[in-house]
Amino acid sequence: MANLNVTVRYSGIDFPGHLHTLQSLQYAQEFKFHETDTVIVTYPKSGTTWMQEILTIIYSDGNVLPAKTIPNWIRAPWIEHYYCKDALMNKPDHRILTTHLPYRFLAKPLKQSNAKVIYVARNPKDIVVSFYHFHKMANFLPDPGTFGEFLEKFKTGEVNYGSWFEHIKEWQKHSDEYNSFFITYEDLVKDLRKSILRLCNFLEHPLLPEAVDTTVWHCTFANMKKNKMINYTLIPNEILDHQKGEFMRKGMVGNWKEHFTQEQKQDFEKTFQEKMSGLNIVLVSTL
Ligand code: PPS
Repeated sequence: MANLNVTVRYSGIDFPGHLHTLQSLQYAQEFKFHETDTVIVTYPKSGTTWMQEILTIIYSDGNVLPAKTIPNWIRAPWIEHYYCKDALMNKPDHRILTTHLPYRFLAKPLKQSNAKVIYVARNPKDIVVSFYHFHKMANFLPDPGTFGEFLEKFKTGEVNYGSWFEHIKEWQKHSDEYNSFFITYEDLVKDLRKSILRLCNFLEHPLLPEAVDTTVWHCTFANMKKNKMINYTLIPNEILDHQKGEFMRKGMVGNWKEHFTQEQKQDFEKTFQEKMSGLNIVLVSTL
């Protein structure tokens, strides 16, 4: 399926028709979670791929073979993507699933399940920069225009996948309704080993010290950037234009400083304060 110029609007949100159909979004809303499932929840560009790689290696007890031989979208498919049903065919238990959907789409099936849900959050100023660059190379996303134009759309939520503000607020507001674990991209950057140990604890999947070492080593930015099963270089140029950018782009905290003007920074932080007041989580928003 290419459908590069198709947008699917569902429940007030635009999704790229290259990966989503009305049927696939309905399938997600009725998803049958298993008790042993682990679900990665992210707004795009928050550390999804990083968490897919970390969980793959944790669940294979430090064996990197699956991470080096199976593309990430097969080993940790997005519930809402059209190919998910096929990818999960014959999958044993302990499935790793991924989603960018807002909470309301999955509220019903998640409430009925004890699946483990890992929400990965990231400083939104770095998200918008990463998302902007991704739009430039992804032929299934609209032309983002200038960075300033894209930033305005991001603030109002008029982008594919909807509003970042609503995404994080909805998931956090309802976090007592599912088996939840919260971690940030900045936590991973700051101390990957400690983050992996926290994850092992939540997953009730302890690792031997050597397996922790392997997971840390394999999941560094430099090593993931080289792994074609996760760096998206397997995707043809027609879909992801590798001349226009790299999926594994900078991998750092605070790259927004090279993109935001002082005025954009102040304006974004004002919007952040207005929209996020009352949310009881610590986000490295002003780094
Ligand atoms: S997507 O398209 O939603 O699945 O993208 P996502 O994986 O959520 O986010 C992509 C950004 O994550 C960075 N990344 C990493 N940073 C540090 N270390 C590791 N190991 C790592 N893996 C992925 C990736 O480079 C994108 O961020 P930017 O800022 O664009 O570099």
